Amino acid sequence: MTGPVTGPAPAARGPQPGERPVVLTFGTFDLFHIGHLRIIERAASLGRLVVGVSSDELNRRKKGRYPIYSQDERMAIVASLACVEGVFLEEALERKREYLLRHGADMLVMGDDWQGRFDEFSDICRVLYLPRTPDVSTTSLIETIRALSHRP
Ligand code: C2G
Repeated sequence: MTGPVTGPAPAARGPQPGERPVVLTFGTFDLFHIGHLRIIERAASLGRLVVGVSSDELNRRKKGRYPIYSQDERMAIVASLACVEGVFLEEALERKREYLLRHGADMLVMGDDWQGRFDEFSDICRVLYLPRTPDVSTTSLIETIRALSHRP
């Protein structure tokens, strides 16, 4: 018979000796590119990586447009990477604390375009910002494709 779950929340427990820390990162990962791969690889080198993929609706609310690839496609692409242990849907930026606690995160890793934005979570996990890969973004890819398609 199982009783009620007691003891500290997973995030408060921290990795036990010999255990790899749980690392969470978040992103849209639309038109998956080398910058996305690099941050995922670097985050995975720090522990067991779980990725929150932002939903189509979150993108519409925050950026005013839907991603090119659907959330199911974006999640499937990220989940297919050997260094990714799991993925889940990020439905609201405001629910980060809940996601971090639910997944027992020891560390939150984001690109430095988010520098300082998630420092409030340093009470429950380590918060790390890694340098973005220069000269590549989903926006610049869309612009390049658009320019090519307008050529005579
Ligand atoms: N990234 C990077 N280098 C680039 C482009 C992106 O390191 N040239 C990183 C970003 O810093 C981010 C991750 O890749 O950590 C995903 O980037 P986006 O898909 O643009 O995600 P974003 O829309 O910023 O995330 O809670 C955050 C939300 O999910 C939105």
